[in-house]
Amino acid sequence: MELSSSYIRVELDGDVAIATLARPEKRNALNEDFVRQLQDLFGEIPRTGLKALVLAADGDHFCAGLDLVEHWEKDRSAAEFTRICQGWHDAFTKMEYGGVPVIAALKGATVGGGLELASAAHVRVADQTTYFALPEGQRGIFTGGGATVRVSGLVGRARMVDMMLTGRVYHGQEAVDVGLCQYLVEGSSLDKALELAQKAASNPPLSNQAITAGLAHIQSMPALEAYYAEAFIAGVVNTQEESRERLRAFAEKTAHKVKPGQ
Ligand code: 1HE
Repeated sequence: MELSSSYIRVELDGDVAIATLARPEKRNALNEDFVRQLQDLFGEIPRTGLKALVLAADGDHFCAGLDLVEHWEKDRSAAEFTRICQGWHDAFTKMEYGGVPVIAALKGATVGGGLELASAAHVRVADQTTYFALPEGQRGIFTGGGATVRVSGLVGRARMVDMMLTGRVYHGQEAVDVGLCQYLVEGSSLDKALELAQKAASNPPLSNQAITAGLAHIQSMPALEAYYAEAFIAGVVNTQEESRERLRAFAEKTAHKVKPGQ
């Protein structure tokens, strides 16, 4: 099973994969080939049996978004760029709905399409260098990789409009407070992301499937349909063999208890 490609290096740590964006000389800007490789990778991951994935980056920056130079050089038509965006949507949708938890280890610039990529992960970890922005307005373009749904879902429409109109940059605790990331660490975001991925990987895969893909699907349903889907998913997940074992452990007082500081 070869998961690595020219722009993405994939290493395995037990049943956790670390996929590293490997175009640091261009700040991991996403050109057409890079996006195709993301489509391939996230199309394949659910079939591998891997239990979680950390999305990391080489260099000082997570991802500078759309390859603006390629976009300028190709002088694409509206139809061509629509197709490009559909490739981005396919890649990020595979990632978000694939059923395998994805933890993003962020650093430096996480901007434009880089934030769109990060926002398709299930958990985002920032370090002290990480900053978030949507510079599309200043570049004279618009988001095309799902930000209108995912970034506005994280921070709310008003904040997203402000980011796009004014180029506002978020970092540090403020980025956590507005919902751009869930963790801010003093040290390495990769170390923290790995720790979180290993925790997630110890849950039953069916539970993780429901928590990641199930919840994402339910989010866009009207309430009645959502309740029905939730009940049905819970009917399957909460009666699986692995949950029987864990419930037995609780009943027999051998399971861990939920306490602060864990
Ligand atoms: C790039 C890109 C890129 C760097 N496309 N080549 N994204 C942006 O508006 C962010 C644009 N990038 C930057 O603002 C800066 O490059 C960074 C803050 C990310 C990094 O700065 P720095 O000083 O570390 O690097 P640099 O010297 O600016 O760039 C190093 C090289 O990376 C350089 O190439 P070189 O051949 O001259 O060495 C840059 O051209 C190249 N590079 N960023 C192409 N983005 C589906 S729609 C999505 C819409 C968007 O994503 S809009 C947001 C685009």
